[in-house]
Amino acid sequence: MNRRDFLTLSGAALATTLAGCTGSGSETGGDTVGMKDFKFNPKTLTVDMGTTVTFDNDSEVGHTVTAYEQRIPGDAAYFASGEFASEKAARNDVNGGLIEPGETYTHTFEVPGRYEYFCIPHEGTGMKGTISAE
Ligand SMILES: [Cu+2]
Repeated sequence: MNRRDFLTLSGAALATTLAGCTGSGSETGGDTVGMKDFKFNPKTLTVDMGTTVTFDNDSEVGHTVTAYEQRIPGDAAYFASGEFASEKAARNDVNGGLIEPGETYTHTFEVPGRYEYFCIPHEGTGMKGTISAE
């Protein structure tokens, strides 16, 4: 490998590192919630209003991110993986809301307040989380 090739390669590696940083970094205002061991991690999270949260299924099974319709700010839009318009619709089509292992779902929290959400298949075992936007 000559010196020029080496420099080119280094540049590419550096770009990749920076891109990875931007994707998961808090510097951009983004935040990530994992789903390992049938839990949302972290279970509670406080973000700035307008933050896009990435829910990352870093586990081996499918999960949903489904808001409790009565436990989000009154003027906030309903949200659920699968883009359902209501909690009832989400519950009626569990497979339609599944985030497969390795996949992500994102939601932007535009309205300040407290948002409680859960995973439909694992609600009974306590797979629930809370996000506060302020
Ligand atoms: Cu789950």
